[in-house]
Amino acid sequence: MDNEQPHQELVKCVVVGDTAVGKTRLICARACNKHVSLSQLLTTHVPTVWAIDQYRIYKDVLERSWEIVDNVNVSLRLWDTFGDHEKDRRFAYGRSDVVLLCFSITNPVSLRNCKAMWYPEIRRFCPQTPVLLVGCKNDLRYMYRDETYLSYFRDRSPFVRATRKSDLVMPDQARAVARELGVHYYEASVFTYYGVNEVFENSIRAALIARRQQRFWMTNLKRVQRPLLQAPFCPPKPIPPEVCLAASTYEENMKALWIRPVHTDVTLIAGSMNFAAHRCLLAAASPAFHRLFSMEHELTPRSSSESSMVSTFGEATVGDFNDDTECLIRTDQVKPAKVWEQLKRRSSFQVLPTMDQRKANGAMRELNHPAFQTIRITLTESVNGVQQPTTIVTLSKLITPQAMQQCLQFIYTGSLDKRYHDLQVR
Ligand SMILES: Nc1nc2c(ncn2[C@@H]2O[C@H](COP(=O)(O)OP(=O)(O)OP(=O)(O)O)[C@@H](O)[C@H]2O)c(=O)[nH]1
Ligand SMILES: [Mg+2]
Repeated sequence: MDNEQPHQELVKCVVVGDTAVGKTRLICARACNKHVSLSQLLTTHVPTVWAIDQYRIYKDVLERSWEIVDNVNVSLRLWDTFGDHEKDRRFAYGRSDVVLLCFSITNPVSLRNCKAMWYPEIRRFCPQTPVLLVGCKNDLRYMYRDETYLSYFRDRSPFVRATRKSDLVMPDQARAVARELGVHYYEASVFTYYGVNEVFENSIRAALIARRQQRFWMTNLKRVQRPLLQAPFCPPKPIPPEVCLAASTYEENMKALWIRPVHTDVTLIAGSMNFAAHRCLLAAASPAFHRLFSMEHELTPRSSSESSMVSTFGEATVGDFNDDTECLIRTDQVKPAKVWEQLKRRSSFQVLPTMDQRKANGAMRELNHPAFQTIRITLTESVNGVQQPTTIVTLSKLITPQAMQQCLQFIYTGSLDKRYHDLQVR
């Protein structure tokens, strides 16, 4: 071959396969080193009619044929062929160093023909030449769902149809055929350029390894590796869906809760006024409320002695009962009527409510706190008639109803009544 450089290996690579599988596009992608756009790919296919090493006649293409693979300087001569089964391709196969056997991953018949027709033909004309099986149009594994791609076919329906999922040849199917034929398998796409360089680099490796076996004295081929495995193709990440956040209605919601209190679970008694509120809000806004509600579980009736206790927020005292009383109270749970009688008789002791009475009034605790006087849990009926526990906090006389109302209004709405505006904000 002409244009040979010193210390340069010429590799003749013949590309064969069914018509329209993408042979010419693959060769052009390597020869011109260019991606092909989707609109270009979707234009009508022009079948190749003549098999020739057409890429050596243009100087720039010839320059791009030079490549260094495993430290070997190579000029890759690509021979395109036609897909027509009946035509004679023997002159293209002549003195070939490697054959690329192509099929389209969107056309299972083209893969079947690789085994049934193409491989026997290759072996007839070049029995020793290494062969690589190449799955072309790899991009269509995911592009068949792409809106731009689909709209192109929608416009031209019914003359052309888009690739369907059922048309696709999966990598394991192609690998099984490659294994049967005893050849390496690669995939490529001229749209994404995935695998294009790998296919040609490894075809050069296969050709050079075969050459080394025949010409063992060629020291420059010593470092040539066997064709490498191809990394799997990762489709590009889909465009994340657009997420629109509605404007926050948090403030309005909180104001609505303040104006029309629903699902409340705590009642604050200040003087003659009751304020229904939400314990989680109070606990979040005030450490004092947080501590107060944290001790609620201690109010759950465990023994009768708990129904009347004095506590300093978490440091609950054991109670002021002697053993005798404790004993009486324990029996209280078993025989309430009898115990009640006994208690009445022992006037020196504090009269404790029975279980039934405690259920009605709830468990109560006196508090040793300047703002909170007592805390009690009772069962109240909700809007839908269901009984639910409600915490009742009686505030000390220091907290006026007006002050409590302003505190709550501030917690729910973040504002105070105008007449209180001269209060100092820290
Ligand atoms: N999506 C996609 N389409 C491709 C790819 N390669 C080729 N095509 C399209 O497939 C059709 C056939 O491509 P060619 O390269 O001309 O096919 P060929 O194997 O040379 O066909 P013959 O010359 O008739 O043997 C064309 O419309 C190309 O645009 C690819 O990687 N991805
Ligand atoms: Mg062609």
